[in-house]
Amino acid sequence: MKEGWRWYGKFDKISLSEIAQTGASEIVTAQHEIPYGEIWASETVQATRQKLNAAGFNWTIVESLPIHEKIKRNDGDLSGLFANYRQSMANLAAEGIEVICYNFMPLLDWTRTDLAAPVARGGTCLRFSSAKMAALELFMVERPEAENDYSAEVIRQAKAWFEASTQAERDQLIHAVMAGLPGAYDRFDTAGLKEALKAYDGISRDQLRANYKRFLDEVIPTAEDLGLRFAVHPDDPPRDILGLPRIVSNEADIDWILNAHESPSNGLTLCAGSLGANPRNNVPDIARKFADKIHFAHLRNVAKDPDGSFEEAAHLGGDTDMVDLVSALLTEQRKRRTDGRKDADITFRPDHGHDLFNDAEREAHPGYPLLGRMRGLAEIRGVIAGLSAQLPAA
Ligand code: DNO
Ligand code: MN
Repeated sequence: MKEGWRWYGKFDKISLSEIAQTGASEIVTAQHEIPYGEIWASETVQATRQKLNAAGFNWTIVESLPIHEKIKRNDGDLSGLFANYRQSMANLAAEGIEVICYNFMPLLDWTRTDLAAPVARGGTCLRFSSAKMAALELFMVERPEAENDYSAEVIRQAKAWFEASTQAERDQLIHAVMAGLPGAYDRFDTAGLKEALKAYDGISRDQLRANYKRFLDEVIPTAEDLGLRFAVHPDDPPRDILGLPRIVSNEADIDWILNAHESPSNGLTLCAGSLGANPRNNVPDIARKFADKIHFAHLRNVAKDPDGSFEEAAHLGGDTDMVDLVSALLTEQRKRRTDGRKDADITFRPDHGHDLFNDAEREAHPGYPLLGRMRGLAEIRGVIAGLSAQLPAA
């Protein structure tokens, strides 16, 4: 497997020369400064590639080529947005990009309620508290319907938290909820979020699926022509939040997506942490089921609580059997080699890490510290080396 590392370009506090020391060979990045919907110009993409190559890295995976909210909502004439998207794809393919990772989460990206929850032996992690999320939904953006989405006990805790909270704590909560959005994109305060949610009023799960299918029909044929592979990233957490439907959350969803426009270019980013936050998802089984469509892997772990809360565990800790998962990916890789597939090698990256040692002082993108991710990468590297030594040569 190839070792990747996410880099936020000019927004990243971690330099390429530091990343080089982790041993990762692949940079995973985007043009984070370009607003959603605009073309990623050839010269810009080329400059990024040259910079990465000069620093000793390969760049074959984009994460993400973001999808404009209007496309997700099927709002108005989308022909210009689709044309721009396809032009960006062509410009990327011309610079050697092979895989486009993207997500189809309405409004938000990964969602947490705490960016620095304490970890037992020191350091901090990202955490999702059901009670705090319920507090945000019920009392901050004022969605009474959210009562149906949480247990009575969680609602009781939500009320208690909200009543005891200061304005600063509420601001911190909304800040944490927005932290998953990459680059320079729209982040909302409570009032802004309330307003933005209105645009999704009446957009059902089926409607969102229809909009998603349209997106696939618009871009996958072009991806085939350009030799690009699309890799959808699962929803995080893998369930509806804020009344927004989430349609990339489990095995049945993934099955629907891969069949909605069947193509070798329509595939999956296997994000172990995102899928692993739902107790009904068995991540190694999902990896085995869709193995031949996995174009990219995000490896991290979560520890779940019975009430739907979870936190990010050490990469080999938590509820997902990481050794079994890596073994599934290595088995697939071996099969691809035997079949002579030219995309045999699967690139993974350590997806998030704890803030360890002086990570917090660096103020890197939340969840993307240097040392915490390096620990994760090193542990997974060891698993890969150990398992590879036991696999017969392909
Ligand atoms: C969390 C991260 C995500 C991911 C985007 C891809 O699991 O990997 O933020 O980068 O959703 O579009
Ligand atoms: Mn991920």
